[in-house]
Amino acid sequence: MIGKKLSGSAARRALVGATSGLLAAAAALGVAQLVAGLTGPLGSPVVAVGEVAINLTPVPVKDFVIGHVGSHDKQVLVAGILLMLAAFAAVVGMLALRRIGYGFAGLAVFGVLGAAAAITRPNSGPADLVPTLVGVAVAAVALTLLVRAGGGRQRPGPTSLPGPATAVQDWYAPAPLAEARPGALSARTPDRRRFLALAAGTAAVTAAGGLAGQKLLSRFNVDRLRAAIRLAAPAKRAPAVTAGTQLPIPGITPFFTSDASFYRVDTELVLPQIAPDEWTLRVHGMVDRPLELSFGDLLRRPLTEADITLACVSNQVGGPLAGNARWLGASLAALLREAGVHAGADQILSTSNDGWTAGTPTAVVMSDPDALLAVGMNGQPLPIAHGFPARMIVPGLFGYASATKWVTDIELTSFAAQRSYWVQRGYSVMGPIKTMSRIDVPKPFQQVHAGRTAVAGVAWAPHRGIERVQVQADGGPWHDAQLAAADGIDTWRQWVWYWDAAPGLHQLQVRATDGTGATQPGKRTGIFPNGATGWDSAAVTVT
Ligand SMILES: Nc1nc2c(c(=O)[nH]1)N[C@H]1C(S)=C(S)[C@@H](COP(=O)(O)O)O[C@H]1N2
Ligand SMILES: [Mo]
Repeated sequence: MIGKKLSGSAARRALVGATSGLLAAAAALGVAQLVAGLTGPLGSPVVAVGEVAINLTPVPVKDFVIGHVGSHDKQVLVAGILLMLAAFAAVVGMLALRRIGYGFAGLAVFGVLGAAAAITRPNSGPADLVPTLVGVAVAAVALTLLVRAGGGRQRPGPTSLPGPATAVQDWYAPAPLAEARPGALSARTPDRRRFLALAAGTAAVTAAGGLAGQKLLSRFNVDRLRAAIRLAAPAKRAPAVTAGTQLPIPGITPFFTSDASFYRVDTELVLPQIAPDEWTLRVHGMVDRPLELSFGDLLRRPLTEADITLACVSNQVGGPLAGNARWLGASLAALLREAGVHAGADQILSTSNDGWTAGTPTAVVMSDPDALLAVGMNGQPLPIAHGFPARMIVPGLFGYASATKWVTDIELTSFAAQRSYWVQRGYSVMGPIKTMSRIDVPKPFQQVHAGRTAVAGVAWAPHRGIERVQVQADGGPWHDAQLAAADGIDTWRQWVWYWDAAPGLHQLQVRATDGTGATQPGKRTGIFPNGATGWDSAAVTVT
């Protein structure tokens, strides 16, 4: 073993180089995480690069990712970034073994990208540069040491190395021997023990830094501040929900979605942690009296409770990106009337603390007392993932066009003057939620027994209401489903149809008709640019 030379083969050199590069990059990330634990979560280079990548991702790629991996999109993205970083680091390490300057150049590229990502986001500050800079500095030291121990630059080649005896000696007293050899003056001789010791040390620093950083980062969490909040009783209660809104069908989507199962869609890699004391909302732009509200001011306003179904424009036919909750919040219309909206301000441009924007038609908000600046969800303060301390909720509109979480700024403007986040990426200016129906039971490809079988699910057309749901088997006639009681027009409705199932493979389809009498079109279209259309279907094997 000991007699084998690290530099004995190109493969071995490649391995040493790649290992050095990977370890140096890992050290950079571990140390950056530690420093981010002190300066704040936004400085972590993986987060920074990830969030920039999210904002630069072309719409078709994003649609594909959300459509195929759903709420795991963030894990997929981070994994992708780490893989790319690893490949880059391995190459940089191999180059560094030839000439350390190449390695430094590679690290500089990494550093500039990380720093640029960290600094260009709307809610980051100069302190967010520090983790990347310190990380890159540590990586430079680690890379230098590892590469030196690993054999420095190209040795003259095996032919100039006499015999096994010298090779053994290389490991113990390398430098003088190597330098004594003509033609090898600037070459370094690999020192296996030293390399392994350094590698282990670097790995240890990485792990320790990463773990300590993780611990420190939890300081920024506002969970406890959220738990301390007491919401006042609503001035306007939601009407009591009748028992008939919930059908007794196992497997059907519950009428109310729990916080834990409510879908989550946003461009954040780390959840914004906003202390209620530090939160303010500015209302400005085309208004007579610009306002600034503290969280206390918001909680003191008369609060409205309303049941509203929210859906995402990225939801595929039959997809899971919709949820129904009991929201609590201040009336947006009342707030805007206090500010005095100018004629011509047809857009409410709302911005989150990290610069994401939604554009909502002013007319929709002004005509609906249940359009809310929400502080509560299902009887509790908003979950952090759903916008704590405050978000917008407007009945009938897709999230991208209304539901700004972590909202800190509301500007009255016009659609002609400004474009919101997804509109800039080609989505429609107006985002009414399309009528949709979904088969929850039987599950796709589920085996059912012949005879009377419940086919059931939910249908939604927020702010228009669901008037009718129909089911069809194998392209046959449409049958009216039985509808659960309606809880107003802003929420989804459960439905069930009892099917006399005969043995064989069957195809079920569902369609809904909204309160205006319009029936869901059967034509399947994708989610871009204003939401998918088409009938959900389920293939069922009856035995
Ligand atoms: N700050 C912020 N708010 C946001 C988003 C976002 O990316 N950032 N996404 C919107 C979209 S596209 C949807 S569908 C809803 C989803 O809300 P939820 O995560 O509470 O279900 O939030 C909206 N609000
Ligand atoms: Mo969305």
